[in-house]
Amino acid sequence: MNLPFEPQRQTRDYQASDAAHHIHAFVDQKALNAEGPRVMVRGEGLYLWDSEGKRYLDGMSGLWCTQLGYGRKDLTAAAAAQMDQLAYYNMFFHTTHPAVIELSELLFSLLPGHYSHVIYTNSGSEANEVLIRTVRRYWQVLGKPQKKIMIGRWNGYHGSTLAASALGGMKFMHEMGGLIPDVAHIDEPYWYAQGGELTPAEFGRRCALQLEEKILELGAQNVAGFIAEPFQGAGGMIFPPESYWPEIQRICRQYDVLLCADEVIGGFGRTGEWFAHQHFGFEPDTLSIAKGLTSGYLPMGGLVLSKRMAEALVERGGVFAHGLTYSGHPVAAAVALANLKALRDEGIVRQVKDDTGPYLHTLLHEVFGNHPLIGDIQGTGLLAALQFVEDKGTRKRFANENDLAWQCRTFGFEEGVIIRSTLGRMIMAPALVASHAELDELVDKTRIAVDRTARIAGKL
Ligand code: PXG
Repeated sequence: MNLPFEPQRQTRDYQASDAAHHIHAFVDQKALNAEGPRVMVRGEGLYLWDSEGKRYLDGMSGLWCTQLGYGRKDLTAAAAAQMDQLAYYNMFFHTTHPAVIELSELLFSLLPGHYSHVIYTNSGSEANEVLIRTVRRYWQVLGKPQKKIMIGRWNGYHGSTLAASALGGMKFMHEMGGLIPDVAHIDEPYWYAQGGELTPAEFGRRCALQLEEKILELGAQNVAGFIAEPFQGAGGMIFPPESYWPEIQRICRQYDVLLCADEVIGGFGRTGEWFAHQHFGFEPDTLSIAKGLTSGYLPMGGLVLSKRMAEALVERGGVFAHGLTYSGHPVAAAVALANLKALRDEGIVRQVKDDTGPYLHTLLHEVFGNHPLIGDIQGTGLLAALQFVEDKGTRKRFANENDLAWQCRTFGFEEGVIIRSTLGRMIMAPALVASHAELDELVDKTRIAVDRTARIAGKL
């Protein structure tokens, strides 16, 4: 077994103890306990090993976060050095520290020039919690305290805390533990499933116009902001038609509604641009960030603000009544700094745009372009979704598409590749350092999993 350490205990022993103590994310815990979770013990580059010594190509960058892959010694060295020097201090009570300052200098050198300030958090969910309070505070400072309502989208995902899940549009999450007041939703721009007879361009505009209708229904004087992922991640890696974002931006500007981009998945090079809104060509007022900020090596997120918003809050806002113990944590900041330096200095984002991204998509179109189970291939950069379809002509989807996609994911694990299933779509988002050979392996093993799924769906 090629492990740096032999697992101390048998897999079933880990599993029994895991079952005794944990409630896992988004599963039926009783069913998981019966099956036993996979125990991951090591990561190196794009590869993971479980406690049985089985190796997997991680096609999902952990949870869309390990931009640099696993085992980067520069990141662990940065963490160790910062721990030795100053393991913890905070940004309360008139203090700061070099690690967070240097991180922000680099972050804003990578961002478009109209952003200037950031409020750090520990996660993407917290970034979106902070977003709601910050946006409302901004309108208070501008003398419009009635502008409080946030508009999100059905099937959007903004995190699992109370307000973040309310901003999101996952109804089964709302049902579990409540909504908050002053949040509304519009439809998602998922043309393949919902576009009917409309062209993608018509459908994109139609979806965007729902925002205008909702703002008018609620009263523009009451609407604070619109939040959306530039492309939906957890909701199925859904790319909106090209007509969508320009129209959304026009509407937000016309009605003085802040445009809030959730870049938690799209940020830090995933699309081949530093941030996904740059790929789609719009200019948000705020950016929620996390995940790729540290390549997932330590928890860190943040809310980036435009100069216009920051100027109002700083110059006219007085006391900003918010703070987290670990905001700008020095060790997380040092790791984020090392991560962003590597992404910049090794030319990784450019490589995704010019080389590995096009390579992956060419390969996917060669392999799946005429596949009987795949109706659509979406994505850009190191990001792709394969849409299962029963009838390509009518875009009719399988009634049991979720089960099929889950099955495909299970086949992937058996073949040694980790891909994500959601709503009849298979998603891949490998680390941004993926080589051609690793992308070949990713697509090849995915093809085997998809072929096996096509057989059980009666398509092969
Ligand atoms: N916004 C977006 C767009 C996200 O994708 C969050 C906020 C919340 O971030 P935290 O750090 O609080 O988890 C996310 C998280 C999946 C999956 O399977 C996606 C996420 C998390 C877990 C699983 O696609 N996204």
